[in-house]
Amino acid sequence: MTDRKTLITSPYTLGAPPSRPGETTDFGGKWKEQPEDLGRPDPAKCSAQDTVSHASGLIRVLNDKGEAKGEWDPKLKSETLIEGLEFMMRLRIFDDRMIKMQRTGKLSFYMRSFGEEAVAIAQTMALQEQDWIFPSYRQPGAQFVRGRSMVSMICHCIGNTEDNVKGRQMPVHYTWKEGRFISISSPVGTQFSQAVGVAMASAYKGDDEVCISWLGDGTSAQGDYHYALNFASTFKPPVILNVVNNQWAISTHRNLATGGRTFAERGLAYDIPSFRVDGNDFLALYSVTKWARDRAGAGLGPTHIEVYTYRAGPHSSSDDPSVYRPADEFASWPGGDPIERLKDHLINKGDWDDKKNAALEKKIDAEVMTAYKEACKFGDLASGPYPPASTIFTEVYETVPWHIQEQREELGK
Ligand SMILES: Cc1ncc(C[n+]2csc(CCOP(=O)(O)OP(=O)(O)O)c2C)c(N)n1
Ligand SMILES: [Mg+2]
Repeated sequence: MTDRKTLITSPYTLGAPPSRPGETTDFGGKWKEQPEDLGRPDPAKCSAQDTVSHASGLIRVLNDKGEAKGEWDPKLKSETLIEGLEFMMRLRIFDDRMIKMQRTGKLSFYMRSFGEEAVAIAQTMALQEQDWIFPSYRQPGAQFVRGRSMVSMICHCIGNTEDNVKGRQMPVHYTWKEGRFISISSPVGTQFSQAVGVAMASAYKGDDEVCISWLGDGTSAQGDYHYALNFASTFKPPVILNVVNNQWAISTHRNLATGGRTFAERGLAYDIPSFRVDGNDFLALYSVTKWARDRAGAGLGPTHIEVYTYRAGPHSSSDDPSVYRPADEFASWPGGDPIERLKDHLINKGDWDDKKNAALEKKIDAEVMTAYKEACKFGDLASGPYPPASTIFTEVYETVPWHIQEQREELGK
């Protein structure tokens, strides 16, 4: 029998990461799960009970040879796959440029999607354009799929005069109304219940609009996650709820956010079909999300997905992972690199080659540089210009509350 004091302190032992700096992480080699292991249930008839093995296993489409196999193969055309590859490459190159800007004082802060590029991109590509996106800071890639210009994204990150939210948000906390991309919130997890609420409203109005949201492994330990699942379970709205298990919540290992079962299995207790999917496998992610979209669009309710991946970079530009995890963990992640995997698959099919890949990389690099220079014409962090201080007081409240009005008068703006 464990004494009470040990019980209280034991989460720190139970939640310990597999290894620390200077050690080598053994993820157990290649995935044991193969694409043929888990069937694709009929979305029109599937119950939560039918997904028990999907919630504890791992859905994959791409095998270790880069071939697409099994019932979950979405059989996408090569043009669509190349488009997905281009979006992911653009996101990675864009992120690298933004980090350079941050390091040279042109941005105050940045967060990359490094290693997780497939998540927002494959999943958004599986949606319809009228669907609503409730992202965390790790899904800016959805905006590329929806067609937001890089200039507009960079202006937001700088907080210059062309920032569409006029410097009111932290960098990377994008808002983009035209793309139905809901404002990213700094307090983590709020987006989950908002997505469920909007999905309930869509169902009530009879609109064919599905909501999708993502939160991290660490964030799933918050009440917001459970509030959202409870309402999704009760009202069965058209919503896709993803837990992106990227192994880390800043310096806290994902082991501290679970009681030992997978994140996906938690959805079963809420009677929601739940899947665990290889988050570095573009095809598997696309396919599971399309399944959930079809089901939600047919009025059959929510789907819960654990996206199993690895945060390859630091949490943010303010983080130094070398103090809490081995430096080379990403290199031994069995899921590999999502961009390399899709590229290898396309080469395997005979629809792509290294030369085309290098040319595309060069093209995107030039586009990002041009966008960066264009955005800086509207001001950079080091030298401005910035939006005027008066914008602190506008476009938030329809009727300005008396205390805000008082502050404005005090500032003389
Ligand atoms: C309510 C709240 N608590 C704490 C924080 C500080 N914080 C920001 S991100 C983060 C870690 C989140 O990790 P995870 O949910 O796994 O997402 P990831 O960064 O891995 O994508 C924390 C603790 C916050 N922003 N909001
Ligand atoms: Mg995480």
